[in-house]
Amino acid sequence: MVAMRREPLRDQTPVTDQTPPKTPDHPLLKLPPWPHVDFAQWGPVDAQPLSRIQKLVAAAMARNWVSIPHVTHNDEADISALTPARRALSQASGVKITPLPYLVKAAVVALKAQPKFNASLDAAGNNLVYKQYYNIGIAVDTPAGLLVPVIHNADSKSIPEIATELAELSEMARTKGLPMDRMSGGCFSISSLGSIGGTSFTPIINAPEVAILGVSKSYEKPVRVDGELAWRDMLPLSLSYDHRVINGADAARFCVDFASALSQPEQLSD
Ligand code: CAO
Repeated sequence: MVAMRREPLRDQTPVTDQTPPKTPDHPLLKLPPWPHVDFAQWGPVDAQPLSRIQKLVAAAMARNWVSIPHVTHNDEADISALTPARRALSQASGVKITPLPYLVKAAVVALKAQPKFNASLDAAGNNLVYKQYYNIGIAVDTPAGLLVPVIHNADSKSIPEIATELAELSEMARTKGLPMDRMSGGCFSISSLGSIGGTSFTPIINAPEVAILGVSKSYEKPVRVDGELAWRDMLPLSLSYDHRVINGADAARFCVDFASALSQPEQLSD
């Protein structure tokens, strides 16, 4: 997953260039050339040009995937208390609230507890830059391609404020695109496929961030609580991290902190 940080995004002019995609230019990669295949030899085909956004996203994805040593840590969060809490807050605030704003706030809690996740390597790879602000990017699926608007200073915003901002940003992203300032400055990203399905996936880190949390669809599972089996609502988490910066134990701790914050949703709405 990527945010496009330097290129204009409103231009969705179809790209007509037929040049095959280049393999990433990196001295360690000795990749064979991209296969040239005439697909029409086996049956009818319909070639659709990629939009400029799709091409930019593809290039950044390929760069991030080959240049960052990714590891994905899988875990689950018990969110049984979240549904009643968010329904009550929706009713009280008059704002539709999905689980996502709570995930943003829980991410802030975990980032504060595990500051390495809120850091970036500088371009030369000599310094780890710890950020003291909490800007959370959210992957939004749009007809033109994947965009990552950023909720700036999520730590100082309430759940209904985040829900409102997210609704505005995702609507803007889907209808007219987003200005660069709404996609810049992210510290950590969340990619939620929870409204669609899945049990886990490997999200691609949005450089220069060092981690991204993928969230799949919550499901009910029997869990032993105080010696008794109880049905609990579980949220699958897939945390991809840059193994140059973050170790497996850090990732396990991050998920524990994140899940712990989500299990007490009232504290996130304060
Ligand atoms: N488990 C179960 N249900 C979930 C859920 C989860 N983890 N997350 C959301 N839902 C439910 C919501 O509660 C809502 O149901 P109700 O209306 O009954 O409350 C429903 O799914 C629809 O949610 P939504 O998609 O409208 O809103 P959201 O806040 O969850 O997500 C957005 C907003 C913009 C992130 C989403 O629309 C989107 O674009 N998702 C795709 C992101 C993506 O493509 N990621 C992959 C990137 S890598 O290729």
